[in-house]
Formats: sequence, structure tokens, C-alpha cells
Amino acid sequence: MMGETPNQCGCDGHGHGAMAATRERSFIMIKPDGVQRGLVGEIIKRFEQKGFKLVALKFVWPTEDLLKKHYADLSDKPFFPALVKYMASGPVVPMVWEGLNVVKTGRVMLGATNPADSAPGTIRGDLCIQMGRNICHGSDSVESAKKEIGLWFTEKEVVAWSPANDCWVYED
Ligand code: DAT
Ligand code: MG
Repeated sequence: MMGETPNQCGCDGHGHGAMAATRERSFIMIKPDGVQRGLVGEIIKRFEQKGFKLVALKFVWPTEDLLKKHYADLSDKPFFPALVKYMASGPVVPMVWEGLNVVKTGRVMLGATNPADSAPGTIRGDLCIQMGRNICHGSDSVESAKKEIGLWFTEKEVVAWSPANDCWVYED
């Protein structure tokens, strides 16, 4: 017969992952080359298997206007026009992932901006070669994550939900 605590860890199934710190969000986007090379599943798999929670995802061919806003901080850089052209060259997969330290850990999972400097085991270290084709974007701070999520998603498109396995990802 089932006891009063449905989960083996003794929780009621609703207590885990509820702390504010576990609700940090990062904006992760598979770039056009990641889509063209069939790496969508591989990149999503890494965030999913890590234990982060997917709270928003879409498949969209972005406009140059949106990409200029997304990369506004880099608008003075000489590579900016080529960056916007590359990013607008095909569909992308923008996503929001949630979890403890997801911004910082997401950057570690991505690897360095230049794949030549990215450690093996990272997304860029394992799956790409050149900086101008580095397959995936990840927010570099909680503040820029908020800005980027607001650019790519409406509030309704970001979904609050409790994964069944939270108990096994967070101890409290
Ligand atoms: P990251 O994507 O690691 O956050 P970033 O925000 O500094 O790096 O730059 C955005 C993208 O622009 C980056 O993924 C690849 C490209 N880029 C950055 N620095 C570059 C450079 N020096 N030459 C060419 N492309 C560059
Ligand atoms: Mg960046």
C-alpha cells in the first residue's frame, strides 16, 4: 500500500527545485549551423541529461532586426555584420533552460567562444571547429539571460512546471 510520502526520498513530490536559486534561467540557442548539421537533439540531450529543466523552446528563422538586438553589445565589432548574416542564414532553436547556476554551468557546457580553445567534453569542444560556426549560444550573465529571454519569448511561452524527477536532481 502507498504510504503518505509517494517518493522514496521522503518528500511529498512538490518540495524540490522550488528554491529561488534553482529557478535561475539561461537563454540557450542552437545556431543555424547546429540545425543544418543535425545537432539539435545532441545539444538538447546534454542540457536534459545534466538535469536542467526545459521551460521554453521554438523553431524559428530569425530576422536580422531581432539578431541585431540580440547581439547589440557587439555592434561596434568588425565581425558584427558577418555574425548577423550567419545567424540569419537559416532556422535556429531558441530555448530557455532553468536550474541551479544554469547560466554559469551552461557556459561551461558550451566551452570557450573559439572552439579551438574549448575543452573536449564541451559542446563546442566536441562538435565544431571555427569561431564563426560555433553552433550554440548561451547567456553570459543572469542579466543578459533576462534580456535575451524577453527578446525571443513572450511571458506565456515560458512554461512553469515541476519535473517528476526533481527529487533526484536536487537534495532540497
Ligand atoms: P559567446 O558566443 O561565447 O558568448 P561573444 O558573445 O563574445 O561570444 O560573441 C558572439 C559570437 O560572435 C561568438 O559566438 C562568435 C562571434 N565572435 C566573437 N568574437 C569574435 C571574433 N573575434 N571574430 C569573429 N567572430 C567572433
Ligand atoms: Mg555572448
